[in-house]
Amino acid sequence: MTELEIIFIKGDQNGDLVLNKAEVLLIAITSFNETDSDRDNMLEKKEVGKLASDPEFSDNDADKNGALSIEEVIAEKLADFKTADTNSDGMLTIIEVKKFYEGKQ
Ligand SMILES: [Ca+2]
Ligand SMILES: [Ca+2]
Ligand SMILES: [Ca+2]
Ligand SMILES: [Ca+2]
Repeated sequence: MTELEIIFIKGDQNGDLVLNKAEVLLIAITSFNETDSDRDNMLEKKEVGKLASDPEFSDNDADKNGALSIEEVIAEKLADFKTADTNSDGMLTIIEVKKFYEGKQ
């Protein structure tokens, strides 16, 4: 199983084999809390490891203060959700998620 499939299956709280918006946001919030090691509700560059040098980090940092707030992460995830949901049914299948990540690389 790929890392993506593991995230998908764990994130699929109701086991219907698709991710709805609430499930995607829960994944985002859980990973935010895990990454925020000093618990100040901001992801600083030192907390995100190699992602700090990713252009996406500065893209997501809407107010350009060098750290990601939960609001910034949620805004990003909702935008990602919309892009990934190619048939616009409000649900992400594993195929849509895979295509989205492959397209990003
Ligand atoms: Ca589900
Ligand atoms: Ca922090
Ligand atoms: Ca910010
Ligand atoms: Ca869909």
